[in-house]
Amino acid sequence: MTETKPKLFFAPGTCARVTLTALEEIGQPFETKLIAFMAGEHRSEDYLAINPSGKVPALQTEAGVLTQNGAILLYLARSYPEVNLLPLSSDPHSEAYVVSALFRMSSDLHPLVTRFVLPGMMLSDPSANPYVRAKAEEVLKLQLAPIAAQLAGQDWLLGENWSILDAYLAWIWFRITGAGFDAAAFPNIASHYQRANERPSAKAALEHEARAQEELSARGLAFVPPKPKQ
Ligand SMILES: N[C@@H](CCC(=O)N[C@@H](CS)C(=O)NCC(=O)O)C(=O)O
Repeated sequence: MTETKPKLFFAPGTCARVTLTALEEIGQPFETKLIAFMAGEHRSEDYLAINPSGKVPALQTEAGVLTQNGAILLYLARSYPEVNLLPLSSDPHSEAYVVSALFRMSSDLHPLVTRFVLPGMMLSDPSANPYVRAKAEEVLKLQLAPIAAQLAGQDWLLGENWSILDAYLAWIWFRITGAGFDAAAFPNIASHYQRANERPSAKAALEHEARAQEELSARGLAFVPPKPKQ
């Protein structure tokens, strides 16, 4: 029987980077399908059949399609326990603790990233953008403070071992600092970002994205984020 490779639907610069890093970390063959946002491919009928929310990432597996970074990462962590993407446990409380750390990234921080980077997605009146952004910045600072404090005494979010949560935080940091968030306010997170990007799987994911970005540029579909007004 031939094994079907998992296929990741992704776009460069997006949170699909976290899943891409997980697949690189696993090191087994996988395919990717680039979704060109600027061409509206995430809203196409074909893609909505994959992910009705019209978002990346989505992962096509032998058992069917999975969406939501957190769920996909949990699936990969369980499918390849030897890779240690997450320290899963048979103890319900320990496992829920790790899952809550995943939710913190996807449900607490990611929505704030969107408000900070793309405030125009929240309200149609562009004059509201600076207010949406300022509020997101204020709450991001509150949410990042305990994470920065945690990283004062340890290299990685869960202690001395890297986990895919570190790739998640690195993506969040990349997005917000790329949109003008003051990196100097959180030196521990800034140095964590450097460390996280040194990981071979992170480098491989970034190279994969760079190739996708070249493809988008060649098609005239590279996403240029709006310059934030300070
Ligand atoms: N809750 C989803 C969020 C996914 C998400 O928002 N993806 C963004 C890219 S970072 C996206 O595809 N946005 C397109 C859109 O919302 O139109 C997850 O964690 O996977």
